[in-house]
Amino acid sequence: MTLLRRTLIAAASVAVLSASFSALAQDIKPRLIRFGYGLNEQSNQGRAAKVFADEVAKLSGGKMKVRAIGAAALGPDNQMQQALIGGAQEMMVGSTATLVGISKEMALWDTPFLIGNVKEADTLLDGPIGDKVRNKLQDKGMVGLVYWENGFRNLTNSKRAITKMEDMQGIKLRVMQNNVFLSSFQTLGANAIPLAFSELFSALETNTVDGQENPFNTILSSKFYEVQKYMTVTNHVYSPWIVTASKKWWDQLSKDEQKVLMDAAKVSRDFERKDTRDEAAKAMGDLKAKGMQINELSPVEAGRMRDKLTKVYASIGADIGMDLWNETQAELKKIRSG
Ligand code: TK8
Repeated sequence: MTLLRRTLIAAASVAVLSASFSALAQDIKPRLIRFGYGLNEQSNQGRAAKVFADEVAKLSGGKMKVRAIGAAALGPDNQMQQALIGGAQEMMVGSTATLVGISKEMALWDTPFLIGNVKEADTLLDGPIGDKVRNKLQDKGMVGLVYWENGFRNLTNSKRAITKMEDMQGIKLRVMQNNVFLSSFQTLGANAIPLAFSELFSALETNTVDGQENPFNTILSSKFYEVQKYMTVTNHVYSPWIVTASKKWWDQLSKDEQKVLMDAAKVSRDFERKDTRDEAAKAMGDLKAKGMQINELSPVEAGRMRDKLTKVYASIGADIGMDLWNETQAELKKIRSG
């Protein structure tokens, strides 16, 4: 055995030992953590939930066990949020949009065309603005740990190709249970209908609604292509997901346990964003191969929609507070010039 190899093996065993020693030395108790989410196991959300579970096990020396439960088996976002607040469920990941009724500042992320690319998304969400919005949840009984990427949302429907705003007239469009989405799509002329994600596939299948809007990844993993013929690449809003914990439960954890969860959440976030972007990059081809007819919204039409949404912007500013609104615009300006 060469000296180099011996040194490497020695270093590796020291690393393993110190990892398990440090897990032992920490104040970590056996914990079972139910982590609920809405999409299925084969989605970007499901894959990242698994990474989170594995990382928590690793960092806690196997003492903290995350049971990731997908497909809204613990209920749709709203129901899980209430379970977290009441302390009946430990953790979840879901749309920030479904949290607006609980914490009004979350509506910032619903602003159409606010975020233009992933660099803006990551810098804004992981920076002071993202922290401020996330930390508001603490007063409402939840702890926000990190943002994952749901992604840029696009429009699908079973009626016709949408090439201009007027094509949306009369389309029964499912939106998230959120007032900004509801009024945005009403303003654009659609017949917007709020519905939980867990009811969406069957609503599309039975033609209760004609269309919906979600990122490429979800259209693929939830098999919406089976019931939707047309897709329009609108990128009308960047949606985050947020990983949250019950504050009631979180406050009973030791500092070491909280650190395990926070560190694991960051690992899952970094994995999730990369995985989501890799999948989204080839999703258009995949969806075409599944038979979807896809068109891209022209910049002129996107501009017309933006103009039409001016009053929605004003109401978001009023709801979340003009300070937060202005700070966000200033931060975006900084990101764009840097
Ligand atoms: C999944 C939802 C989903 C969201 C929606 O639970 O409802 O359309 O985009 O990701 O949070």
